[in-house]
Amino acid sequence: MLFVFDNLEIILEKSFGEVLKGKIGFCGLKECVMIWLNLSHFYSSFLVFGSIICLQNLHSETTGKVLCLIICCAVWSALKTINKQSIVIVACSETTLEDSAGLEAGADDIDILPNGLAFFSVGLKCPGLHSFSPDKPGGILMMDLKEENPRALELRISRGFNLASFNPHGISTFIDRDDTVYLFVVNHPEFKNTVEIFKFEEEENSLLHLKTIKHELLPSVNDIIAVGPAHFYATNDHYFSDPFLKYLETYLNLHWANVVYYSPDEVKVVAEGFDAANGINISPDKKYIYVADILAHEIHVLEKHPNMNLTQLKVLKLDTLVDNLSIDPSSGDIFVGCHPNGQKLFVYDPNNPPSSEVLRIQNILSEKPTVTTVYANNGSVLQGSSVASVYDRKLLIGTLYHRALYCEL
Ligand SMILES: [Ca+2]
Ligand SMILES: [Ca+2]
Repeated sequence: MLFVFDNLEIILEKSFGEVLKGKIGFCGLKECVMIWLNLSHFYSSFLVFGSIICLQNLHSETTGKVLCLIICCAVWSALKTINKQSIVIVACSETTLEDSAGLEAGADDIDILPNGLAFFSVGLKCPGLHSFSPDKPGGILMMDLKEENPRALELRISRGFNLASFNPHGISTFIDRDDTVYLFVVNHPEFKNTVEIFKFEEEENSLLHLKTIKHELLPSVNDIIAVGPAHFYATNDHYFSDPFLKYLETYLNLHWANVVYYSPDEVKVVAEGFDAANGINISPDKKYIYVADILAHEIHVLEKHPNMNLTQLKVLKLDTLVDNLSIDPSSGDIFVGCHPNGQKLFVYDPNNPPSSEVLRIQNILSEKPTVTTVYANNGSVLQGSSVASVYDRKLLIGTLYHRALYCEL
């Protein structure tokens, strides 16, 4: 019950914020009408349409009754939504990692090696997205989770790589047969799109830059999952790279976002039709690829074939904006960094900050996967959670531009 009150804001926003967190981040009248026209969001449409009538006829008694009915339906729906998930707040000995230099500007993505070394991609800048350190370039931090009081340190990057324009986004590690560790980083230098491949040199705490990949099929990359030393799947959250066309694409709800497979020999679109493909990861047995469609509130399970093509197996519908996906290697559970209220991410107000939410999905291939909320906060501790990675019952939660959190499960 305490949880319900603590997170009342999140619960209410799951209903009232539906139109705002869904297709469009900024809900002007025109956008609301667009959403109303989208029949797949009938319930949102009902709320928007009702609200418009109410605003136009504020003094009418009938309107008051309609408004009451809408609010009751919304609360009922919100509680129904909450009931369908079991809520287990982690016995979270929360430690904010702000004393670790570099993490105060957010860690959009986190990937952890089997030996407990965690990599953080920090300092993401996107047009329209708030930043607490707009002039500082991004970087890659590392933390050893085997230590009792782990602290993050910034990895040195080899000469020749343009550090001033480094703007890292999604990351993925790959361990080759000869135990070489590669770090793949989505980069947005000057808001362009590249994938950088580094070799991790543990003794020197450094990254050796090997390769920059640019390709016309990688116009708006969000996250990647490495499947070879120069091979990966990447999500494009938009079809276009131009900011205006991206906005139009979202506004018109075109479903043109996709997943691309890249190798030195072949580059191809392997899945398409997403509203905005975001986080991507692979099952421990390497048979399935998971893709988060952030605007559709869905996680797609895709079967991977020997020719690297993907076919859709199932779609799990959730009730929040799903960002990056991490896999617990021991159980195969998926940990999802989520945004319960997308609008607040883009219209940043320190007095009304974005919330955080982490979901765990167990048995995603079964008929009834279990979805558990393992962490939720209204923004008082953690704002804009984008990733949650687990290692040996330790949970690291990263955010788009706020700090990071270390919890024990
Ligand atoms: Ca990632
Ligand atoms: Ca992401």
